[in-house]
Amino acid sequence: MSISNLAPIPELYVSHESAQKLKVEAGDLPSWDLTPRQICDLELLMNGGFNPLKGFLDEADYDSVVERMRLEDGTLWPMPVTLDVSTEFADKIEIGQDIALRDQEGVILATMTVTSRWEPDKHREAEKVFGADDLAHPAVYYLHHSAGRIYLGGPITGIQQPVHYDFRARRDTPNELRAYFRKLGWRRIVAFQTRNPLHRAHQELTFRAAKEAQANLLIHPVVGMTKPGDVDHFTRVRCYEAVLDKYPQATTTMSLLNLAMRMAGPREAVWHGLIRKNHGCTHFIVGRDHAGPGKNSAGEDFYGPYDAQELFRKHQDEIGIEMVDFRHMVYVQERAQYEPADEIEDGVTVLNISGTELRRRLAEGLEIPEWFSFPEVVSELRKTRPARSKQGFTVFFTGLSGSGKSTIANAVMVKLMEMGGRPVTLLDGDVVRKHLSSELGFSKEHRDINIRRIGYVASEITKNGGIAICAPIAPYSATRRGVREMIEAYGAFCEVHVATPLEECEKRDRKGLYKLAREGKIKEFTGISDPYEAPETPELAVDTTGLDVDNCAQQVILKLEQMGLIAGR
Ligand code: PPS
Repeated sequence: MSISNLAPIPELYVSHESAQKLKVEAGDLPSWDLTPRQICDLELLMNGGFNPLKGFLDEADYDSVVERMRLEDGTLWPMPVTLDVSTEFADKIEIGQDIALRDQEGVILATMTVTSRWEPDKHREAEKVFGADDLAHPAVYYLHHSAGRIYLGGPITGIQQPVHYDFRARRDTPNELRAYFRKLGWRRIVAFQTRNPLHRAHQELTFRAAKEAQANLLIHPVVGMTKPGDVDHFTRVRCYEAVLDKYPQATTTMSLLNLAMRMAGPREAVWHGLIRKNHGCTHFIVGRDHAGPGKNSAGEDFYGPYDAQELFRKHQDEIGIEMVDFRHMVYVQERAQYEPADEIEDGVTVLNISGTELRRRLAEGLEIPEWFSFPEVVSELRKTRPARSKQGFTVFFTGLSGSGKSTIANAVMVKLMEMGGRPVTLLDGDVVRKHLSSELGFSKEHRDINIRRIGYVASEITKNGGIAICAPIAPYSATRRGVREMIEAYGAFCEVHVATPLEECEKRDRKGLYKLAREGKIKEFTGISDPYEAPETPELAVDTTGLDVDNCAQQVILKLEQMGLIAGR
């Protein structure tokens, strides 16, 4: 029978006095500003959540982890925890040198002695760790589009924990949790990992899992980084707090885990197990499609539904934590209670609401029954996810110069203002270049900065319930996708490809720019001497050749209506 010994585990922090001294000394070191993901990783490295790692992986450990899920010395470790940096920064660093690791406000959190520097084969990492080099996988996308080109590895000396201003009382290091369990005499603890709001079925299944394992229960939600598009952690934690009240008081607790998930399915499940073991747990609930990233670019699941359970089971002795099956619970109407789906006889009425159906009901402001969720949870979700027709959204026009983007965007703006209800802002290409991006030119780098600025402003407008209409050329697919992700975290994104062909745009040549471009007097001109990557799956494509503006604008309005963004009176 698994019983936790709950002795403290090693941390990478120096003593308080040494930390003060080191912090001053580290002020002179070359310093790296950590990305949000690296801050999450560093916190768990320093506090022992990633025990036995002593720092960011060096090349030998990285190769070994990627190839065989083990550190070089054979210890099971499924996830490359690496410090990716820019080539520019890496070029300045010598092997053996100490660097300071700073948070986004410039506070030094740790130093690292760089023992290894290499350029990883990201395609191999994607294939081996995530199962496919497919950009539809969020971690693969991150690897190719956000992570720096060079990895640095080496041991860490921890100076201070990253600062969190939210839910402080709910955040615990592994040793704090271990001490808490010791104090309460909890020796068998089932951990439940989650990145979603909990409803009644989750409460039933977790409570049942704990009862079956004769253990206490730790609700251990991830609040670091989860899958793009997930419900934000502020809302989720308010929901979890409401659900926590539904368990018998002495049986269950909750702690927040500042993990940056990779959505790596089976490997991630093993990683989650090791992390929970470090937090003093003895059991871990693994369900269907654990940490699944969704569909790949061919529309299929990245991993089989039980791959994670299989890999976990194979390694559970080594992880040192027992897997508990996630029992799929459904509501039996005749008996007014939840029961495991596999124990229900024929002939009874089973009720269930899928995740997709729940999102639809929230989006359309429809009823969510009490048998499905707790009223407090539903009310929290409704606050952050108002019906789609009340949420902010962004209409993002993209197309060649002279394709008609601005004209249609203007017409759409006026029509939306006539309807009323939400503030509308037009971020037209020329306006943005004047007020936000006046120092930028038209190189790929500058265009990307320009589009990301537009995306940022639009995401803020969307977040706060307004409508942003953007109309830049935005020639690069990857940058547009980045903007989409930024915005979809807060509301809908409607990409409209103004697909007027180049010949037509050139024929119109309202600003005379095509002529100058042809004569070589304007360099890097989109469509002439610079690329335009047409969207493959925009929400809408309109070609203005032979169509009047009003008709095009009407098509956009109808699309918005179809997307549920404009409600009837
Ligand atoms: S981008 O690529 O999205 O950053 O471009 P954008 O900010 O929309 O700016 C496009 C407008 O700038 C004028 N212009 C050029 N366009 C393309 N290529 C080059 N080299 C260039 N130089 C100036 C042009 O008038 C574009 O306006 P629109 O409204 O699209 O015609």
